[in-house]
Amino acid sequence: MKPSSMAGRPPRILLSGVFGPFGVDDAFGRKENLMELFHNQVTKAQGAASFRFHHRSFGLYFLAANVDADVTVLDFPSRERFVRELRKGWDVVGISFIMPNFVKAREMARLVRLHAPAAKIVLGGHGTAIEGIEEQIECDHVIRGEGIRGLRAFLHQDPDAPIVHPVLPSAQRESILGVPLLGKPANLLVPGVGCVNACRFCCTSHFFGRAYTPFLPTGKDLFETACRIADARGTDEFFVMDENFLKDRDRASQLLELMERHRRPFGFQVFSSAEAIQAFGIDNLVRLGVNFLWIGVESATREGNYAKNEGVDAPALVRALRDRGISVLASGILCSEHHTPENIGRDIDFLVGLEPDLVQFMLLTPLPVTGLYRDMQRDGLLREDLPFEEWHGQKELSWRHPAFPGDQAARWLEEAFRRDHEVNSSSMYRMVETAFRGWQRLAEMPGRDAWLDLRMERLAKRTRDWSPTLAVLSRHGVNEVERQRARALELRIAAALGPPGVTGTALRIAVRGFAAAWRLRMRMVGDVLQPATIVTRYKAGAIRRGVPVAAPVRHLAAASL
Ligand code: B12
Ligand code: SF4
Repeated sequence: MKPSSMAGRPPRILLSGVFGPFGVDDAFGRKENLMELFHNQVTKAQGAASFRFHHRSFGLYFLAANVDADVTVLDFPSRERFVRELRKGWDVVGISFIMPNFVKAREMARLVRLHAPAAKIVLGGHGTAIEGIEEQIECDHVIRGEGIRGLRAFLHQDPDAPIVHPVLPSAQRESILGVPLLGKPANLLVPGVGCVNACRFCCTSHFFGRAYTPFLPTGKDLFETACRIADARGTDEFFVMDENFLKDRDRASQLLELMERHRRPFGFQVFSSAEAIQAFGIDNLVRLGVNFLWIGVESATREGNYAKNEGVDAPALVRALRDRGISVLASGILCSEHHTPENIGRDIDFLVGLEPDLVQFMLLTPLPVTGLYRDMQRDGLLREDLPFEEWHGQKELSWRHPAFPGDQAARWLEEAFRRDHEVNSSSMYRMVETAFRGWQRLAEMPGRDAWLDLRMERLAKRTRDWSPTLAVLSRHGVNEVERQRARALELRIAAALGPPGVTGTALRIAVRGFAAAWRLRMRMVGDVLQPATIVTRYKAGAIRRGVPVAAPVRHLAAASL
């Protein structure tokens, strides 16, 4: 297909994520498939204290910003909204989906044929890893792996043209304890996709060819892009969507060097493997402004672990990071091949015993394209009877594990999340504590330079901004341990940073009010939240002129239940 084939006009493309509602049991989805990162698989057992964030379908905006076409991105549509948009007439309709959303994608393709019969259907995203997807979903083209090159090639545009990073918030809705977070959501930064480590179970590494495809290959690219985005959005905080950001140590070091030289103290929330963190050095992380780190700890034992964790003292690493004000999300895998009901508790206790700010537990899930999937397929272990909607790792095992029949896996998951909450208290409490610990350490550090002074100020601000939530946790914590911890921490913070003052006291009252309203809402109507539909339109030509495409965003009514 060529733009010129459209009678001299640029192609008209609709790129859509799958339709909602999300996180409900219906003909198209399951209640476990929430459109939320934390409440879905991290803080899900923390009741009112769970973190509630919605993230956009980032890939779609990258595609839109990098093809020369009139593109509309439709994020979180309802089925009806998708049909309304289809009727506007399109040359191409691209559908992005992951494996648990297979049925939704198939329904959307059916709707395209019905309401926009002239449009070519292009499938993309992790769902395309499903074997024989072109026979299972009505379509004209499938793009597997990195999509910008693929879509450009499909449109006969230059696949190697420079990549433009769109300006986007990393989250749409952010609340904890029912309290909307103050300030702007962090910016999104996607330095690249994939990871070279190729751990056997990891579908993101395998989907992108066990390689890393950088969108921003150098520290200079990262720095300049970060400056452009921070200036456009008015915040220095970044959520870095890169599977293993610190793996390219030289790039991260160059970024730090440029930040210090130009005095741009950005803050970063990143994902990285333990070996990459150690190679970069944890004190460098403080200088870089990393304040949140997601680490795949996976398991305590040798059988359950991977080369990325070899020789790593996980408890010491987590402690050292939190002492430096870096919140840690440690993820672990449950019902692995070596697990039995007798030994799985040891891995749960190990993860909980790390005392990270947040813990993610996931069931071992063999996803197509991974080495794990191929091995289990060969051994006849895959559960072909299990519908794709259930392949999400938060309830049933998608393979036959002799030691965990029936609902045993779900029970262990529930137990693991419960244990973490009861032993370590709410993640919000832990994150306030981490920020305070980081501030204390820098405050006591002799010979601190001006750059570290800036980092120290940020940690003090974070501690102050988040500490009003302690007023709620000290009354409504999960147990007496948490209530006492919250009270003690409030006192320590007041002693070190000064009492809350009039504004701080008013904030505490407001936070208590929000939290009470949220608890009531949960009791009366449950806690399901639906993301609002977002429509973003990109004009052709912006790329040709090398102009970064800003995203004019229009929020439509939230598809509430
Ligand atoms: C952000 C994210 C989310 C967000 C979703 C935001 C949204 N609006 O969809 C949240 C947190 C809500 C979420 C939830 C879930 N997620 Co999720 N999520 C991710 C994550 C971390 C990042 C995705 C991302 O933005 N990457 C950056 C962009 C640039 O890359 P990309 O999306 O892959 O897009 C590129 C290509 O795939 C391709 N592409 C994508 N779409 C399209 C469309 C077309 C037409 C074309 C041509 C190309 C194309 O081009 C893009 C540029 O190269 C990935 C892991 C990862 N690191 O990729 C998991 C991941 C996608 N999630 C996954 C899963 C399973 C889930 C959940 C079921 C939860 C769970 N149990 O883990 C739920 C389901 C929610 C739901 N109802 O749909 C799996 C998918 C597995 C699979 N094989 O299908 C992944 C890979 C994680 C994993 N390793 O298991 N998720
Ligand atoms: S280090 Fe992390 S991102 Fe990389 S392959 Fe292993 S699990 Fe995947």
